Amino acid sequence: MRQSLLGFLLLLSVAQAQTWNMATPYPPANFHTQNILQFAKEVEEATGSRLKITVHPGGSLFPHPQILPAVRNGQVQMGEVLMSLLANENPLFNLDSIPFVATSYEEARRLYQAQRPEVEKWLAQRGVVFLYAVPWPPQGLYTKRPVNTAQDLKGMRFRAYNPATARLAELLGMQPVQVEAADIPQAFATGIVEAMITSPVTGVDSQAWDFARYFYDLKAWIPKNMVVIGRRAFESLSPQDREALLQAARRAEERGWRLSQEQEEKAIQTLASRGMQVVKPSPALMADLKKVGQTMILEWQRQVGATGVKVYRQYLGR
Ligand code: PCA
Repeated sequence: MRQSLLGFLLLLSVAQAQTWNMATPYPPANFHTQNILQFAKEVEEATGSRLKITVHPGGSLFPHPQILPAVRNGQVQMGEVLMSLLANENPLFNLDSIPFVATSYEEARRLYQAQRPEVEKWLAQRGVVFLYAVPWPPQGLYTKRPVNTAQDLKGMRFRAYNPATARLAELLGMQPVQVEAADIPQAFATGIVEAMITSPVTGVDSQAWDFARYFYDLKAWIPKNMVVIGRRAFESLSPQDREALLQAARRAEERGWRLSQEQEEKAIQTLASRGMQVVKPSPALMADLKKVGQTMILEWQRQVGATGVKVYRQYLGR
């Protein structure tokens, strides 16, 4: 009798335990992914294994552009997405990927604080709960040949990863080609692209030394990944488990910002030790790129509407 009661209780707790899937776009060793794995572990511990999250990195469950739609319609419970990938749906998401708006971690944090309430609201209206965001290290230019002014970039095939990088390429007279992070090595190897702007971390992930010779440390912008959860999944949790998840998310956000800063320097050293020329961009190149940044922020202000302009003003402290 006692034995069967115990068995029954065990069954009950097993039945209540949930295993969720989480779709992410970047490779397993990347610090964003590692941070998410730690987050999943902490959620499992804090909920006494009532909630397990299986992380599927590298776009293995859904390709990057499909991740948010899949969370939205409940095909997957959680996901990670590059915020500025959503710029076509809402230009507000573009702000962290416009050159020279926020170039230090301190500025990136302030920009995030200004963006966050509107991002949360927009996602909530679409059945998605925003959990946290973590920045990539500042973005630099990878090329095969030396680049001294923007003129040297003209006509190149340029790897884009969101609408902002595609627009940047156009304004610089390059041809943008959308390529996911996982496909960078092949895109360079086959000549589909010959230059890109991304973080030193993504350069290391894609072994940029195999296809590029120069890394110009532009520190041009600091884009963020965001971690989201479907509302239906979130609401299926007990209040206690929801709180455990939110607390783990807060810790993951803090840890992620710290990891990002630590990784920047390390990754730049790896690029150099693998034989790449790590170069400070020339004043002429910087001036050219800043001009493009100005154009882009003007274009953006025209697109984004009153709410977006308010967010930008708040960031600028005006
Ligand atoms: N890595 C991602 C986005 C920004 C970054 O640093 C990528 O290149 O796709």
